[in-house]
Amino acid sequence: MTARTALITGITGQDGSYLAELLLEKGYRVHGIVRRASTFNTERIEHLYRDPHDPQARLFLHYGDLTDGTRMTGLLEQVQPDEVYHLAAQSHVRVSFDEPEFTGDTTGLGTIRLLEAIRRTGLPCRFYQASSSEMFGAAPPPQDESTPFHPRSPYGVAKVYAYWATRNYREAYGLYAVNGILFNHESPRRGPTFVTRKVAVAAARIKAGLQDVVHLGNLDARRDWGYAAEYVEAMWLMLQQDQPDDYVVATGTSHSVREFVDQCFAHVGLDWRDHVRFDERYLRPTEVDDLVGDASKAQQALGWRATVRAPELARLMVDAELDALCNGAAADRTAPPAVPAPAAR
Ligand code: NDP
Ligand code: GDR
Repeated sequence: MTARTALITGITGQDGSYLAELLLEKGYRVHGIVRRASTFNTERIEHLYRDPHDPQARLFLHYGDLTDGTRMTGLLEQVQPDEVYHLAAQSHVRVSFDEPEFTGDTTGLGTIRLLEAIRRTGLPCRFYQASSSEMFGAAPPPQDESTPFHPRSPYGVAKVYAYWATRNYREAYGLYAVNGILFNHESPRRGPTFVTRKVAVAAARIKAGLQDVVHLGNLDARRDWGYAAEYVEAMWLMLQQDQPDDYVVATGTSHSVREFVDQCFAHVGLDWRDHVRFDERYLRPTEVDDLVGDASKAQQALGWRATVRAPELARLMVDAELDALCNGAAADRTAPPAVPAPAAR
């Protein structure tokens, strides 16, 4: 059987890197879309990369941007994917209040550009949309697939648009298109301005004597935090079913930001109260107070279940930062060579 081909938008992000690893392990040929930046932004996937002249190479990178629908169409025609995993987005909730229009353009309209490109090219590919628990926003927990959306940020609003675009293309055109409604998932590859990674980095650096305090915002918010490496498996499973459907992916447990901070600092023998300072710039105009996902449907239909919960995640993330400080490199990655820009490949 010929290897299946996947196209991943957002391959340079946290989830994109874990998903690329998973699909390569499964024998896929993986194509990723990378946006052009003035510096390399491929750090999370460098360990997966081989020179494309190597006959064994199965990871291929292409420049592209969600704001460029023509490019999306061209890439689909070129790559002819069996599965499209749409992970790219302006994914930071706080930033979406500062850049609401840009967030709507990339996170919202970017999705319909890609769906429309699939429709126009007529490719029989399957489509995964990275939907978010932020769509539930103010809806009280537990949240499942039938919980009404009440987004609390421009990011959440854009994700609701993308969610309905995905459902609409499924209903209108018979596209195999699914929404994975994923609750927060973290890892040592998490972007450094999300709270879990920010706190894990700070706890390790404070322990090492490299800094003294970290500034945070709202410590009362509660999140259902899982482990990203496990969540990408659920994405893949959603595209292997007979019928397209939407699924919540979560651990079913929640902790406050304060509890997560305590777990990180306690792991290195410190009291967080001595090192955490409040800064209002990290507050949001409207907050999402309490998220707890009910992933029963994913467990029953996909056989997927989270095993790593917040306390273990906190230890795992702090340990990775301590390793990185000792080794002088990101602990989660093999020592990578510099990666040339996609156009040079
Ligand atoms: P990241 O922020 O780590 O990665 C986002 C990716 O999108 C990066 O590869 C980024 O490229 C790319 N990107 C951003 N803007 C554009 C653009 N205009 N054109 C092309 N690519 C772009 O996010 P995660 O990996 O954490 O999340 C993946 C997806 O899942 C996102 O859509 C997110 O909103 C969603 N999600 C995430 C959850 C989580 O807890 N992590 C939970 C629920 C949903 P670059 O590297 O150049 O910045
Ligand atoms: P979230 O993640 O907004 O849930 O979105 P984030 O880690 O940014 O915030 C979680 C909670 O922590 C509070 N908080 C802080 N947050 C940040 N970033 N920095 C701080 O200093 C800080 N102090 C307190 C926040 O107010 C919030 O309540 C993530 C993203 O990955 C989205 O793309 C994804 O859709 C959702 O998770 C599910």
